[in-house]
Amino acid sequence: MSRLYRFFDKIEQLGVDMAIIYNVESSSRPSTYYLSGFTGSFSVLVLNRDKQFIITDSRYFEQAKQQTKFQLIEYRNGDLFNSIKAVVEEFKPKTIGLEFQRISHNVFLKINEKIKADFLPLDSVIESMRSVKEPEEIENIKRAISISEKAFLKTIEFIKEGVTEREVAAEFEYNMKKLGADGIAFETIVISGPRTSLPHGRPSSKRINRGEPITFDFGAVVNGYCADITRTVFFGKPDDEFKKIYDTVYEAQTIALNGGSANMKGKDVDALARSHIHQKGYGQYFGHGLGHGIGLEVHESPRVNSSNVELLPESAVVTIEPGIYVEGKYGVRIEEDVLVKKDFFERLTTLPREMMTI
Ligand SMILES: [Mn+2]
Repeated sequence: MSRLYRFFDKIEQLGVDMAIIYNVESSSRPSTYYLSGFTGSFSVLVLNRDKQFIITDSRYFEQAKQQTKFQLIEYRNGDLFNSIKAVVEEFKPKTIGLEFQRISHNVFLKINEKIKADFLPLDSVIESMRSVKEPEEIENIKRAISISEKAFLKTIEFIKEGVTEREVAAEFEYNMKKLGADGIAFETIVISGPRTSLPHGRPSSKRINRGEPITFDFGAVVNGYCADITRTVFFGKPDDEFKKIYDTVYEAQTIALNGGSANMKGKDVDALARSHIHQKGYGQYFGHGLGHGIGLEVHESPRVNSSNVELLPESAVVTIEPGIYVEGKYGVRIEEDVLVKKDFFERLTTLPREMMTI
């Protein structure tokens, strides 16, 4: 419950009397889970320090009782917004906090029409809380990483000349689930040859041939927590240019892994890797940010990119993923997951970062 008390402290400081977390066809499931423990796809949390309610429908009555201590309000039929209104009226709020970034404009208009109050955004409150991981959250991320890494090692054994990217991706996801993943954090990327220059290319029916690089970007989910790892391996013998690009990405990552800590702003960690890639002449081929937080979502706060002027919080978990993508040739990305400590980054990923050939 201490997490909830911290949440109430923060919203009270903003002058917010209560919060509505609207998780119906919205992207509020992570915050719903974070605050209440409920994992279903249809719920509305109505809460403040005095009272905590969860509104859900008959698909989830039993599950809600098992997963959360919030008082269950059974929604059966009629206008959901009338049900929300009835619950909110018990609080007599002047100011209500909402996740502005996660509800649609339409939902906001309906809530605003039914309920007479002022509305304030709570997105940054919840995101900043979620960016600082509790020990149990770190354990879940470590388990997700471990399953992902084992699945990677198993999947590369499966690769032979002529297998398609899609077949390898399917095998990879099967392996993660068989090794105990609750799910996958995102659609697994397996791309090969010139397609590796697409930073987020999707697995296709292209066959994988000897003499090509292969990029894998993958992550298991354990108890809601995501891993996010990338490796580029070479099938056969790489040429000198590929080696040079790989070395450059590897060195840039090493500099960021060794230099990063909670004493640094997101943008300054990004600059550590970026300036090295720039010096080697590949600056124009590294277009994305260096990394991002992972947790209940695969991309969350804090960002490790040139626009984050905040210090990285201690106990955040972030990716460090420099890449170089040369259109028409190939791309290389190496992605590690690290725990932000006061004076250093603790690597959570354990796979070798050095170039692998298979
Ligand atoms: Mn990533």
